Amino acid sequence: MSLQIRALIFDLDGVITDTAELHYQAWKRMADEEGYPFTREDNEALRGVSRRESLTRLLKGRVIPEEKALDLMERKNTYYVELLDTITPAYLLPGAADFLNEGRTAGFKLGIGSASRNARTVLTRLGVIDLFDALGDGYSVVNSKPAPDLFLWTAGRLGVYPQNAVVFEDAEAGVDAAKRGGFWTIGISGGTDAGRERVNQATMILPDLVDVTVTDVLEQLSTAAQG
Ligand code: B16
Ligand code: MG
Repeated sequence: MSLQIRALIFDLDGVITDTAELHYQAWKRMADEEGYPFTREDNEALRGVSRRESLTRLLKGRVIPEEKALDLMERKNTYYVELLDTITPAYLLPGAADFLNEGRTAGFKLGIGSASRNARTVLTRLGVIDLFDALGDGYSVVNSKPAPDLFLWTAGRLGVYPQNAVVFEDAEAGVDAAKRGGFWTIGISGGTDAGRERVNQATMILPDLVDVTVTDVLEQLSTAAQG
């Protein structure tokens, strides 16, 4: 079976760059101010989920008034946006720039499907915003991952059907979202056991985008899809 792939859709954090540490520092600053315990391990559970869901997980069952929740999310985002000033093209994950450029040169449509409302700023600071034909971000849809809406929105903007697109994701919620939408999925594990566990429902898994060509990856995907 030969797959008819016309578009490549990328999650941002964990696939193209690694903003998880910056998200951690921003949540941690807010959590310390409020006296909420929050560790790097806790932060792993926030990977790929929306800002609202992140707060819910950070609160670990604590119930707070809606007004306070809005304040906490706004404060965290202010701290996070301050940290985004430190991002440069050096923050691109290894292999990502070559992979994107190769995909574009080969004629694939490129899209972003990120839960982040800061995706445009991050991509601009990374210097790769112009490579993408569609940017689905935290403003694009109401229902966030694991709902399929964001990837479907991006595919719509690219003018492709899900069965003609591959989603690259590092998070469980993202792989679920893409699968529910009917996309082919490539899990990016970061080369760790925990990473492989997170994306083990993907059609195939890669540690990262280092030294892999788009052609090779799509051939491997085709083989995995038959298995
Ligand atoms: P923001 P992705 C996600 O990005 C992050 O992984 C997640 O930790 C964050 O909570 C979410 O974006 C929302 O980000 O607060 O900037 O709107 O992996 O979907 O690219
Ligand atoms: Mg991610």
